[in-house]
Amino acid sequence: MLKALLFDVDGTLADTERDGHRPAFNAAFRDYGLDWDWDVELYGKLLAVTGGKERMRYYVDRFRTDYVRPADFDDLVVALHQAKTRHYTRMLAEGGIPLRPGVRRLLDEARAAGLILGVVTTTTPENVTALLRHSLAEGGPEWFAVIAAGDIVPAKKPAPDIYLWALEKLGLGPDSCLAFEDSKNGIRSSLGAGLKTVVTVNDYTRDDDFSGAVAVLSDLGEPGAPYRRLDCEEAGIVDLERLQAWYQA
Ligand code: XBP
Ligand code: MG
Repeated sequence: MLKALLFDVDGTLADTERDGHRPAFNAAFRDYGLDWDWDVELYGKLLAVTGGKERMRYYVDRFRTDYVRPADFDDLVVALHQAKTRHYTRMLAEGGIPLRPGVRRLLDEARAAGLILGVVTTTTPENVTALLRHSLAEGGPEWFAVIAAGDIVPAKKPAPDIYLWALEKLGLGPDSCLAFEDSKNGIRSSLGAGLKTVVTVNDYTRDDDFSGAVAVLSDLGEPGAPYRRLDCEEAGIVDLERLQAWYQA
């Protein structure tokens, strides 16, 4: 029986990467007098690595071989990431980023039906709380029985660890849940934990490999603005009836 829906955050609940996390990183780099600037295209390449601190290290390793690391580079990464989190959560508080189509509608329907909701993400916990508060509802974080986020597990997505941690907290097996993801790293994590997974793509992830997904969609769809399925010819709205059909297939 389907008991819980587990949602990734970045790219899935909201399109946060291009116009949220990316400019927040750039603002933090400016705060620290660094000449690092991540444009939209470069950021797409950097998304290969999940986790903001890990992404900054990857950038230096891969794209800034000219950069001479100070002795306290590890501390600098932590400080930059804290500054980035402050910029990002402030942007959310200013009403910056809406939920993706169909997200609120599906959350409302799932809650009314008594399904358990969870968040499973590599992003920092403050970012999740801020998004849910400002883009969903003041009490939004309390809609979720578990918020699995950030450094709770050392191995971030694509490792399955964060999903396994959330399942353990919920006391549920993977066979009673559905996961929602938007990226290759995300679905590798959810499938690795044994979860059936629905994918909603975005501009950065459209061409990712989503083998193993139960459905690959443009978005969750709204009345009058249905989703397009990318893995077969179909359009519609993701509601609980449709989820049950995919879950049982
Ligand atoms: C999200 C991430 C995060 C965010 C930035 O991936 O990779 O790193 O980009 O958040 P997913 P932090 O959607 O697969 O969970 O800077 O807080 O890490
Ligand atoms: Mg994501």
